[in-house]
Amino acid sequence: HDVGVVAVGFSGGQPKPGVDAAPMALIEAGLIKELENDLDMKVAFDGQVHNYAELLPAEDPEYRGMKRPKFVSAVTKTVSDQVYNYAKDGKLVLTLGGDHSIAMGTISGTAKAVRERLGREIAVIWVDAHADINTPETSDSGNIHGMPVSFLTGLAKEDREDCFGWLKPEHMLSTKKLVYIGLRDIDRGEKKILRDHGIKAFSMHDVDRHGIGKVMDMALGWIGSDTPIHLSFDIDALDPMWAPSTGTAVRGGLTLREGDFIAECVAETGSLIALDLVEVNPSLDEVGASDTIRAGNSIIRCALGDTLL
Ligand code: DIR
Ligand code: MN
Ligand code: MN
Ligand code: MN
Repeated sequence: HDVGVVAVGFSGGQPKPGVDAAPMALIEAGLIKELENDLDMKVAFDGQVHNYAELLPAEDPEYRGMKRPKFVSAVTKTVSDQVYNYAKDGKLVLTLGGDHSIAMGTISGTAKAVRERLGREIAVIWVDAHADINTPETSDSGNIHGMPVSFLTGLAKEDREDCFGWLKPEHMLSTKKLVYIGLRDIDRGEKKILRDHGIKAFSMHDVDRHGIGKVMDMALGWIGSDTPIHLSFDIDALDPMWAPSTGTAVRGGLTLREGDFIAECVAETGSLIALDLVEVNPSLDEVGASDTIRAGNSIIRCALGDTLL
């Protein structure tokens, strides 16, 4: 397999510093060498963790309640090009975040590349405690990491090029090709959006009721076989017992094995085209940071086929 790695040291989609250090922590823990040596992958990586400091605007006032809109817009637009450039060559793209706002870049990049290469739409499996589908107007926090899905699906619209207006139809995702797993902390406005648009979502309640095996059968059945899959994995989907070092931890989450199992099932489809691993923040709960990094590492390895026989 050919893999392209994009290391996004970006924390501007939410208020807590430290999530920008996750790519280096994962790489220093040996991730890239493991992909090459254990998983026999050909890895393309420019060797840098980007911090996008050159994109920092002189001023960046709130707009429609969004915090740092111009910076997040500029960074995600650049990430979109980085991801597109790997995906257009048929590489599987692994993006190391960074907060989840960067998915506006990653998913738009793969959606565009797959449209051009295969004339097809991608599906997204979004594994998260949160739905990240607030519009600027429904968001209580103004944090853009709670909004990427609304922009990617066109539910949130903005003409201003410097505030996500660069997202064009070729970058976008159908609400019918989106599946959530692990949800347990959804804002009021988000619940209405999920209901009104019939978006497929498996909450922790569903995981408890059916078990993760059945949930994955249903999730992949919804997507349908032979559809290119982008897996966007927020580490806070896991219970804080296994992944405490993250900005918005919510109790009652997935076990480590359930997280790995989701990744393994996606790997088994053979349709994975991109993977995001986001929201690891090594500076939070420092005693638990090495566990959190190991959990992230494990999910990546599983998604890339490690534990399949
Ligand atoms: C909340 C929290 N729904 C918000 N979102 C988080 O700020 O919009 N997403 N933590 O990962
Ligand atoms: Mn291979
Ligand atoms: Mn998220
Ligand atoms: Mn989350």
